[in-house]
Amino acid sequence: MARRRRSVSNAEVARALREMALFLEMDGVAFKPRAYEKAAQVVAGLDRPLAQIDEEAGAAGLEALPEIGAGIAERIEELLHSGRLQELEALRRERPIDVLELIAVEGLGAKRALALYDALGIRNVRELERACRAGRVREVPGFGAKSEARLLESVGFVAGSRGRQLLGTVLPLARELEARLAALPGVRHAAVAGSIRRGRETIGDLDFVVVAREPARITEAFATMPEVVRVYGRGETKALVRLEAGIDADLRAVHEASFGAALVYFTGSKAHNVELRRIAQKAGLKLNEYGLFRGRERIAGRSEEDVYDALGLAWIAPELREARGEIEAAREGRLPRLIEYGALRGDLQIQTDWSDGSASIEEMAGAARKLGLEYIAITDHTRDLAMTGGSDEARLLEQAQEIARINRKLRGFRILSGAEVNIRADGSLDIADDVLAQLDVVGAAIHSAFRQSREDATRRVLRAMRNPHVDILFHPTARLLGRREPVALDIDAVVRAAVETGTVLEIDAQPERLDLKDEFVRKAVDAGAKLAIDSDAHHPGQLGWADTLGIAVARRGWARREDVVNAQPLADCRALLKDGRAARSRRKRAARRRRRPA
Ligand code: DGT
Ligand code: CA
Ligand code: CA
Ligand code: ZN
Repeated sequence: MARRRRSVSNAEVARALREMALFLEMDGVAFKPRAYEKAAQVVAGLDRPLAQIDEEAGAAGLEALPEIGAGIAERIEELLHSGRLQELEALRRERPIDVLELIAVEGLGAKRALALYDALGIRNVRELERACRAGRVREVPGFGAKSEARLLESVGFVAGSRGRQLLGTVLPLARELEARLAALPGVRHAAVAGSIRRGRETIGDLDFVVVAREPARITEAFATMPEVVRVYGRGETKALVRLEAGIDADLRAVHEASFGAALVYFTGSKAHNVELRRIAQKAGLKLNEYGLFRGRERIAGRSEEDVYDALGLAWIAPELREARGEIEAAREGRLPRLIEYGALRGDLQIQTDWSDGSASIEEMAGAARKLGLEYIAITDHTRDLAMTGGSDEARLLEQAQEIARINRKLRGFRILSGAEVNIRADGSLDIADDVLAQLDVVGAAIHSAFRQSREDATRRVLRAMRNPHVDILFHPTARLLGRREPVALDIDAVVRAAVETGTVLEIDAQPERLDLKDEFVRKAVDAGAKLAIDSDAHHPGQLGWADTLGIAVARRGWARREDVVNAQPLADCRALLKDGRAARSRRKRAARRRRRPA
């Protein structure tokens, strides 16, 4: 962890490109905003640092990336080499608007943010909040009292989630730091703990536990990492720092004999730990981060298994440690066999350049195959989502033919035709049934009218689920973490309808969706509904979300492999979708008729 000149991260480049897109959009420039936005998407999804690509192949290497032309490649180079983008800085000087922060407020885009700046000089969320409270926003043309009230509500939402970051944003950083710690001389174990290890959807800070020969050298190395912008404190066995990513990181060094106990302690959750300590106390023992003690004798601590075992419990997977009944289950030997990372065999929600994705069908298929998947469904957006280039009936059928053509060339991998159809406010769909009937996989989802009453919203979704061609309810509540509240659904009614109709409920693994969320997954599992875990990838680099974030949510919802349709081989997965179920029950009825004497 030598101090080197900090290289510019992909995330920073993506942010800058996105900001460029927004400023250009304010100016009403044609095409360019979309090009920058797509480039930002590609950069954010890359699995290799741009700095490395640039070092090895220069501008040509950058231009070889999808969606990145000569102009944008040049600007990326400028950023990588100088850490700055002069054009962006000029735009910021001209209009000192914190546009990335402002557009995180639901109901504000670049153009509307500009209108507020021009009329009231609003530069950031704090100023927006003040102006809303003072009743000045309603005076701005195009806003009005109603949108002022909504903005104020959304502002509170953004502010309330401030300080916590998405698991999907933090996880790659945590894994990177974990690997770097593990590689330091004298380190015997290095592990991520805390809410990241439990797979919570948002993260307050990063926690690491290490075992090392000379702990002080490790805390020192940790506190001087290039990502560290501030050191709150550093001692022989702990360090607490602020990272440039805007989040804190905690490090604890312990002895080998305490490693398991420290992992249990720092993995949490607090509520889980409180229950564990109570069990220890009842047995006349003491549990802390150093071990489980009888008097002064340590009776367990080296491994997590030892600690749980000494408390009379089976080892509990970190994702379950939320004091939601896992301890009783561990005592009674009825913990579920959770779905494992790596268990997915297909992905049933993928967008391509037929709508708002940035790669072709073949590119997405190739990338999925590289990840070890056996099948994918192509589910581009449909008619109502015109801004994404959504397909109408004719185009969906054309795409299905194209997929059939590609499938003929493939061996050992299958692309399913499909669509992500829009559920309108009344529960009808934006694509005709006779066309849906010709697709392999139909997902239906809400993309508008998010503020319906609980009754209306539930009726709307149930109507879509009762359509015999709708196989999967995609991102069921349509929430966006830190940005948009979930649709007010009666989730118990949705789960019952899922069981009745055989509609699969999706865990959409996009970092800001993670929808269904863990508690709802648990309801679905308990009721015997089927789940799908999909990436909702719009770029090859996003396919990995399903196996990291998606599986984490499924495990937090106590899901097993048998609950998840795309953890099954293709034939079994298809048999679980509606057509397959219908065929099965037809066969059953026919068999019954044959058995009946004439
Ligand atoms: P976060 O960071 O807000 O996303 O959530 P956690 O769970 O990572 O919480 P954090 O970082 O404050 O603490 C990490 C773990 O350390 C926590 O899950 C349990 C343990 N821990 C921290 N403070 C306490 C405490 O006061 N009592 C107990 N029993 N455990 C604690
Ligand atoms: Ca934490
Ligand atoms: Ca912490
Ligand atoms: Zn999309």
